[in-house]
Amino acid sequence: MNNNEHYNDNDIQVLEGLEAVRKRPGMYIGNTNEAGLHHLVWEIVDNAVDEALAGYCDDIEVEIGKGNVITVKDDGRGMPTGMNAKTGLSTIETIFTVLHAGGKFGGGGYKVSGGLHGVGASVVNALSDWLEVRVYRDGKVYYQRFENGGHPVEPLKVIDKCSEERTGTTVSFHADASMFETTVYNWDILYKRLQEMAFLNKGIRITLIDQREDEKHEIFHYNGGIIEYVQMLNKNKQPLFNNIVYVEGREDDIALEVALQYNDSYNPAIYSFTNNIHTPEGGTHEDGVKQALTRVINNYAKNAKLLKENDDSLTGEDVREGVTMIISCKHPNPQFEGQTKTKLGNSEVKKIASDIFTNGFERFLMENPDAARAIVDKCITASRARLAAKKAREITRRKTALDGFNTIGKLADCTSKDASISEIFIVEGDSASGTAKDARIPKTQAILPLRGKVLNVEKARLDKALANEEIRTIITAFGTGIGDDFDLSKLRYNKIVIMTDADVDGDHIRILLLTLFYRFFRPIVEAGHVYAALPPLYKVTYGKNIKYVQSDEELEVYRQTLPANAKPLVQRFKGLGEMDAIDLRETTMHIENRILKRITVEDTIAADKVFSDLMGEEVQPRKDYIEQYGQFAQNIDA
Ligand code: TSJ
Repeated sequence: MNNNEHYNDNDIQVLEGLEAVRKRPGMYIGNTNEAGLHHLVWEIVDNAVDEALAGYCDDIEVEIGKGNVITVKDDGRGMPTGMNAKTGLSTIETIFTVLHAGGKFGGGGYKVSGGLHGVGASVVNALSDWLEVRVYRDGKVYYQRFENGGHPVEPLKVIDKCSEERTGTTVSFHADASMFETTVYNWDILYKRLQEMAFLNKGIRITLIDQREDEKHEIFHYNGGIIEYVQMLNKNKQPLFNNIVYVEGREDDIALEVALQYNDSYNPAIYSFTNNIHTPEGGTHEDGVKQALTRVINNYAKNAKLLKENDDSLTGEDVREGVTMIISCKHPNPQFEGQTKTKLGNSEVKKIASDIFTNGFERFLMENPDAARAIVDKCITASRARLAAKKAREITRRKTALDGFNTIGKLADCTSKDASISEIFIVEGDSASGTAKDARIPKTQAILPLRGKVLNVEKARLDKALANEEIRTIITAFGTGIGDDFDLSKLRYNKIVIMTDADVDGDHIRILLLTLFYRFFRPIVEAGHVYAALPPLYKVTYGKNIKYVQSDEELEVYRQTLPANAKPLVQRFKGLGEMDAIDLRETTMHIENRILKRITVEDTIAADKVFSDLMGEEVQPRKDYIEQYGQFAQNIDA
């Protein structure tokens, strides 16, 4: 007998399996960048969450140790320590070395957790330079270590005693640096996902600890589950009513939970999950709940005579305005489809979700007449606004078709019809726009004067926005239409330049315009057509030399370049209106000298929150944001 006694034919197959993972890691964990690295943690944590969902564990700890070693600990029953007849190895070694071994052993009950790929512990082992498992069970501590992509150092063995009461599983591993672009874990990524897990599985306590530099520590523990999730999402919003709608039910092996609350905003925020996996593309669970929401509200409104017999029904869009909703479905055999495999496809789920939600939501409306009234009122207002907006859109569209562009409001259009060379300057104030008209190149540069403040579209619906003269002029000038009619290819200008004074009022007008563009013309922003002009602050005349500078610092630097006894003439522009046409052309409009800042939207979800926090009704988040980041534009500029 030799050292290889422990290996048999099965082992050779095992190692070939793990070798396959190392050859094409992307097939198993999506990719090998930061997201793939974190996937390793999800695969291990999912096992502990499964134990919690089976009802045997309520404490899970995830630690990022020094050197980016991950340790996941639970207080469950401890993994089974016996032998596996088929592989001839211990069950534990089987789980860590045989691909897809998870779920095929021991215990009844279905696993509802499991990542998108659900590949399990053996894949993590294959992609780690070392991994250790400790199982506390029957008063013993069992231990096994693997190295170099999943090779067992020794078979599973008992290394210590422990108290009979102490049970659980602890897994530590270090990702193999040769398999990943990075092996450094990101606190924010772990925080967000583990918090989400704790919201989606009420009662489980998940602790996240970072031992790398300054020690950090966070406990996620929500007895209210997704109710508390909705509360957090609506924290900076004004809710229409205080209580949160909560519905749960189960049919066959399919469980559904829904929590929702309306706020006074106009955008829906609906997030759905299946087996703890976010399904941003929606699917049958989301369809069922949405369909039921529309039906139940229409029925209630008709029965309560809030909606007359011959009134139009409320549409899905009407009833979702301002709703914050979490949908969580648990399914023993989910089928994911769609572009990114994040859409639930199981057709039986739609009716089950719709039935469960209908029952619970009808009951909520009956038991909470004030909340029901507030919801129906909001939906009816949304419906009226939608009809008004449709009419207003038709008018805007007709105007585009009939009047031609030269008569759009106060627009001084360019003569070229070639969008690729055309630019529109949106200019604050009548006096500055007069100057800009003199300074422009009429062939390619259009000037649109803005009088006074722009309507804050974060606080107004489409109908009110379309009733606003300035906004209608902008929509008509852009030529793209809006809402359902939006067509980027019809944009009449390659560059849209916001030109405001370099002061607080100017900043405010710029933010309001960006909010308008972001909410109503987002593809224009995303395609990089929107710019902010940077007019100079000073004009310095020294003899025959004229120098324009942007800031006090730049002014100081320029002074240093002049002779010691020089007395240059320094003129400070208090606003665009104080410049003459030559100043404005030379500094802000002429293609060769001007400085434009392109406005980009890096991350639309983050930007969405920034916009609604900054421009919504609540004052505190705006103050917090400004204290944290200073000027708004800095964060979204490229
Ligand atoms: F898989 C793993 F190694 F990655 C892992 C598994 C990692 C972690 C952190 C925890 C776990 C895990 C597995 N925690 N708890 C369990 N439970 C079982 O495997 C188990 C225990 C007992 C029985 C039984 O029927 O007696 C059945 C199972 C599945």
